[in-house]
Amino acid sequence: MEKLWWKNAVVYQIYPRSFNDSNGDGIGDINGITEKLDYLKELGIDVIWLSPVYKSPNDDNGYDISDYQDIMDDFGCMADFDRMLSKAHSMGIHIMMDLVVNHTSDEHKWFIESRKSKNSAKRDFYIWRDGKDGKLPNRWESAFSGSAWEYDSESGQYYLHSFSKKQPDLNWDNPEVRRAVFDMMNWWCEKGIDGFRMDVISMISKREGLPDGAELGNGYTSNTSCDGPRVHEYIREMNKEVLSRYPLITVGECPGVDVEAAKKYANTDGSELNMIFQFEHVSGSQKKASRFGKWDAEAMTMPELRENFTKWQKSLEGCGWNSLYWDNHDQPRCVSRFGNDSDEYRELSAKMLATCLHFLKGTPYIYQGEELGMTNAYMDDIADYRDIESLNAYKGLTAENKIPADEVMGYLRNVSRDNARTPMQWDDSANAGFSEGEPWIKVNDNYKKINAAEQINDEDSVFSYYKKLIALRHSLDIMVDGVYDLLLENDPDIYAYTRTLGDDKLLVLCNFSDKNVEIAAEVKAMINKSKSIVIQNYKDSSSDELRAYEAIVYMI
Ligand code: TEU
Ligand code: CA
Repeated sequence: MEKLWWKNAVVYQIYPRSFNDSNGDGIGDINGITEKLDYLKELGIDVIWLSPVYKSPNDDNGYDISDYQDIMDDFGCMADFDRMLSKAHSMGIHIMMDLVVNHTSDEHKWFIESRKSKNSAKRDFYIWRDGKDGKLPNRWESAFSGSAWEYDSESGQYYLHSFSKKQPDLNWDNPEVRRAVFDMMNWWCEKGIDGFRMDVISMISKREGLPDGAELGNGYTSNTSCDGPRVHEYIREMNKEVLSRYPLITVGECPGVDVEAAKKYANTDGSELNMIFQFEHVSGSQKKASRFGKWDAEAMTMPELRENFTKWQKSLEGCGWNSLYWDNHDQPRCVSRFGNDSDEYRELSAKMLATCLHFLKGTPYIYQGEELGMTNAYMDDIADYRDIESLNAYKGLTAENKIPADEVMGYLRNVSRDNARTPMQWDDSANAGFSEGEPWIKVNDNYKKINAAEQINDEDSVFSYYKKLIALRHSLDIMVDGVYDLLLENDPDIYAYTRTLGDDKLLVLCNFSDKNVEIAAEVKAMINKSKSIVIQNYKDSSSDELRAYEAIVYMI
């Protein structure tokens, strides 16, 4: 059972730069996290997923690593990390590290050595190619706009960077790369960390010849690295060399992986990973094609979300394990994207979204501030943005695509990753209690209304609701092991499903609309037979209708 402890765990993601600043330099840090472990214990979470804290030039805020075995200066030192790890363990909180090994920083010693010459001992640690007839090796677009290739005049070749040009892709076909990564992972496991979230792990095996992907209409094609030919071979090797040797929690971030492929990554025989992050529910509505990828994509509607979650719940039943998430450091805030962040409905819809997610089968992830109902920052001035993905997209869309700046700002307001990266809102003091210095990024204007101090002792707050959900997951086996079945599959407003374990059944009802909606007769009959109400976001209930953003769970 020790091996499967992560099945009834709840994970809390910390983006350290924005969590809590302990030394007044305006940047969150590790000692700031240690200061807030009591808050997380109060919430009741079991695992902290720590976004990267390793040495980095911060071109992509730590996802560009220059030394995997040392701590970024902005965040403190290894002694700070050891203190945090030991205090977290003493409180029963596990620490899951962010493993970013599809690429390193271009300031990593491996790349510095690799770029020295074509004959460098580390040349084959990365993916170097000659241009073709004066052109680029292929037409892949970087996730951060522009070409995925950077010319290196030293050696007259190009190197691949699926993300920023300061994030050269590692060559996983090279066994020396795999050995070096596994040695580093074992070094962290020997320190006593409890797991890994694996950054774009589905991208580590590139297809022979690096073939172009789908045309993107801007001269580039999609990157065809996802779910490549040897990805499972490499993950199984990682499992044999590292993961199987410790009781770890592992989750693979898997862009481009569908539910069939997921059964391999998140299989039940323990040969690969415990679970994966899928991207379908956060990749925009399929009903309306977008012209500029994520930027002008509309969010999935509830019926689309319902269909997607049902596909993943049913497909992995008995043969895999789901992660469950709305938010992370790459996504806009869920209450703004899928709920209603007005003053009237923010708390109700945040609780409804939390109910909808946490009663599904899988391991739930809470992103810092989600438990408070934090909203998008809606920043209007490009000067307030920090994220390389957003800044590069602004440049590209206004310059090359000639899209009016205010239209592009509208895209950023909706889906920029910076919406999730504004400082955690601790209280109503200056900078929301995040820092006594000038924060590296603007604090959301609504921090006086939405902050932890306001909510911790309020039993009706979003924080207290999340606390109840986490306590229920720790006490109700049916939340962990119950089989998922969909109800009312065509209801336009109510997402209704059950979880069944033996003779017990949970009925979960979530109204995604701001209207009063009638409950169908079949469900009304179930409510009338129910034994108890497990949780609800209104004070009372009716078996006839659900009110705006009403969520309620019955034990049947
Ligand atoms: O993100 C992987 C990824 O696919 C992102 O590009 C994501 O799709 C996009 O940001 C959504 O807009 C991981 C990390 O979570 C992200 O923060 C890093 O920037 C990226 O990998 C490179 O390490
Ligand atoms: Ca700091």
